[in-house]
Amino acid sequence: KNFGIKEALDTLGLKKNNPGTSTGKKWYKASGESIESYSPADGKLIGSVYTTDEKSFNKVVEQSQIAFREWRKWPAPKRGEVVRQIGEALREYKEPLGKLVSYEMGKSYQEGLGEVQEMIDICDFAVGLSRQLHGLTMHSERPNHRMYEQWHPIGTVGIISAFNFPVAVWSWNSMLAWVCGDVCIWKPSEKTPLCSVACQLIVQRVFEKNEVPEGVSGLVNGDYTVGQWLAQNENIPLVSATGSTRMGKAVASAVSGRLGRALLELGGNNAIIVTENANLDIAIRGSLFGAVGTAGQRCTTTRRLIIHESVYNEVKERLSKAYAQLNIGNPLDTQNHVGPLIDKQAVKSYEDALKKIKKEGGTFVIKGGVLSGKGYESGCYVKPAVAEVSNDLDIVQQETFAPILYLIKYKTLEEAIELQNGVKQGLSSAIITSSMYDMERFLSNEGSDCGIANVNIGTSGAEIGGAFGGEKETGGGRESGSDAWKVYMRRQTNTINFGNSLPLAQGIKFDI
Ligand code: UN1
Repeated sequence: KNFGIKEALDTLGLKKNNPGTSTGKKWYKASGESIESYSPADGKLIGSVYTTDEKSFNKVVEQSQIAFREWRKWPAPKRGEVVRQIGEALREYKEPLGKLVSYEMGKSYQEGLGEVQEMIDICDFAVGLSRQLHGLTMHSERPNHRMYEQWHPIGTVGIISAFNFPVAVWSWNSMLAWVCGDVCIWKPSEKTPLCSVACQLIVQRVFEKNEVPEGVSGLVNGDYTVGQWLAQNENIPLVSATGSTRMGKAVASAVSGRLGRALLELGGNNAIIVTENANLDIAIRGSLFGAVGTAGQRCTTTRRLIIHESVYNEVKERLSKAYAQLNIGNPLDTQNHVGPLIDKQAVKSYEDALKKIKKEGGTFVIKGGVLSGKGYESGCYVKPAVAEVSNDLDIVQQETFAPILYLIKYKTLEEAIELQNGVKQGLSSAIITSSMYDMERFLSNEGSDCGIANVNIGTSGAEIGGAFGGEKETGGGRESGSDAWKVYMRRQTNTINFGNSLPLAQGIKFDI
């Protein structure tokens, strides 16, 4: 089936004007104000979503608390069965949802499908996990005693997600939280509200069929004020936030101020090191997809290439040739590699960055620029740019959410690692090398300081099976695979005495 955009919207159950506040059963128009969602692909209005006001926000939180009392009692594998069915539903809706992601966010249709695939993958992962929420057992120092730990659900989880992965990031959080026995309230980016309504509708159908309590999946829409309500609400023990470092700092201080838990997945300034003996085919392909995929709007986007001086010129030339072959245009046209930026504001920060590169002394290898003319009417299309810079330039130190790649030359691996680590962010990193020594040093405790360190692949496109996240200004949180589920639960240590006396730990005597 080849869905047109209209058909995709209809299949997903989206209307022209959609309520944006939901308990998973009831939908509210709330304030009556709405966000209009325009496609960056063609500038057309896709539809609108009513925002959440404080009263309806509180209703969603209240309903989540009621739902939690029930949901936490469901056996975890039964909750897993519900998530399994969500995975099935997502398989069914993969094409229309992938198309909507592509059209509302601007990433290529291939990447839109890939994003829905990430959702399906995390559902499968969560189903297995629902039978593996393991705790440890310990030997007690006291006779006839036993110790073990249990993982219990924590309560309502607030999820703040960004425009660049408008559906997958929510699913990494919610699918894990649900099998863990938590309930969720999602505040999506105000730049991609329709994607959130589409997901909520898919989940709602599955929940109704399984008689899941109303409130297990809440949805609220609006700008940062709604995010603030989430961060400040004492009934929300965990807030998982993905987005800019600025947003993350605001969320972190609000959540920690009330001693809640924050899971932060913030900005990246990711580099690939290309060593003297690197397979350059891999280096070029990896850097290209890493730098221009999703038009440079992934938190894992490759922003810096740190290249050994002996292969520097060759990499630069081959990269220039590869850049010349890129097709930039409507993301729904599968011939195109690069779609638009999310909006004109993003175009403005891209242009500002180009100006700063020049002013601060960078040299362009490939000049960027905003595209105009036929097919580019939305004003959101830009040319991927490449510049030679010094790592300490102010602009290089920042995460510009656009396809701008910096080239930096190095002599020794120590220097390369220092450059790679020489930024405030710590999300993803990679080395392209054939040297076992270089690889191991890059992965060692003296190597990359990032949450993700890859060898002979790029910085983006992580699989869901690993823990995803990073250090320093990236926020320290881990989502998705491995044991990332633990942050969605509370750990309880239990000591059980099955004897008839009461010996005290540490050998303390307390007799009367
Ligand atoms: C993000 O950009 O916020 O590793 C997430 C990747 C994707 C996820 C990116 N799996 O590039």
